[in-house]
Amino acid sequence: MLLYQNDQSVCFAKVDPAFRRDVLNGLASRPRTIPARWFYDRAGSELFEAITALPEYYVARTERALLCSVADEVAALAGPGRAIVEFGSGSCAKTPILLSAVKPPAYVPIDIAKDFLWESAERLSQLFPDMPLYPVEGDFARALRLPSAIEGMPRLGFFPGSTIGNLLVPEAVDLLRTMATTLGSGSMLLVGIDRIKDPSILLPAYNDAQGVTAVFNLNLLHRINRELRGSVPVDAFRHVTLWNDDEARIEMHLEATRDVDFEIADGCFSMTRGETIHTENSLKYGPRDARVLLRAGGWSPVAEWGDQEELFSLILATAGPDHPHRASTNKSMLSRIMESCNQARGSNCNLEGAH
Ligand code: SAH
Ligand code: AVI
Repeated sequence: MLLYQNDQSVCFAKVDPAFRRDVLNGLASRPRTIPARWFYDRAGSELFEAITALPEYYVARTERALLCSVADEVAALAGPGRAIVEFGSGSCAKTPILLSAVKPPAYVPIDIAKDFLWESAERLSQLFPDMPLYPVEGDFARALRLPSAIEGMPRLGFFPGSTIGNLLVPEAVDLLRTMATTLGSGSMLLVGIDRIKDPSILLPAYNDAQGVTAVFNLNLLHRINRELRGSVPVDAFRHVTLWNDDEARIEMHLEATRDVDFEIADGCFSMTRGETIHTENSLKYGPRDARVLLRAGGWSPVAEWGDQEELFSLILATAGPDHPHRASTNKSMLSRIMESCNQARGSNCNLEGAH
């Protein structure tokens, strides 16, 4: 199938071996599990965007408002001249807030969802025509070589959306360590982390009244059918959300509503009514847990901000362990935060060039 054509190349769709491996292994294992990163084909990315606009999905609007109110402080703490490298940039919806405050010499969005990556980059380049922009299509869980154009520039990593919550703790620690490798020594990282809260807020956020999250979850089966020659009867599955209190996580599953047999690539599968495929974890963290997580991942928190309702946190950290020398740096950072807080009080989030 002809996928796209540009000046240099003609590409043909081929099965992503990692997708095939994760689906076949995941459906053969018990419990059946498919990693959440495979949600984001084009339809999945668009559905996620629709989720961010839902009244129940407090995550996106809370982080956005928080970022608006603290972006100048982040910029003051990061200092001038840092290139921004965003992990899992998606639609880059919140990125203009940070770019306007930090005014980086370059911006590098990283995502596995390639169509979305390039379209978002195109939109951003119109908002910030003078800012060099270098999209990287890739898996942020692997140490990536960043574009040579930003060699020698200090870096500020940006990992918003609480995407870190989609990983189990050991995977999240590995990822944070990998990010430190990708970004290099002396880097900083701004990460968005969703907080533990009452399930009466959490559950509707992942099981909305309009059913958009259900369509997002079920789209994974459509993607399997499309890309892996699958015959999964999608109408025989329903979206299930639960709060796992012991693990402090929302879980999304796809539950078979009747006994089903289907084929994917060369594999044959049978599921009985009530069996599920576990498709996503969304871990939530208490404020201390989040800081411990960052430390375990090789980052030292230097500032943390939360919204008034304590729904969401943004944490700024520096690469490397805390030590006595840095503790004194932190003290001066604290006074800088206080100063910039005082300056920022009453000021609105102003997106230069953005609408
Ligand atoms: N940061 C955006 C988008 C969050 S959705 C926001 O806050 O709104 C999660 C994004 O991470 C998707 O765009 C998805 O394609 C990307 N993603 C998930 N796993 C990834 C991986 N392993 N490597 C690179 N990108 C990944
Ligand atoms: C991208 N990620 C942080 C979202 C979340 O909240 O876990 C994905 C999502 N899944 C269902 N709704 C949104």
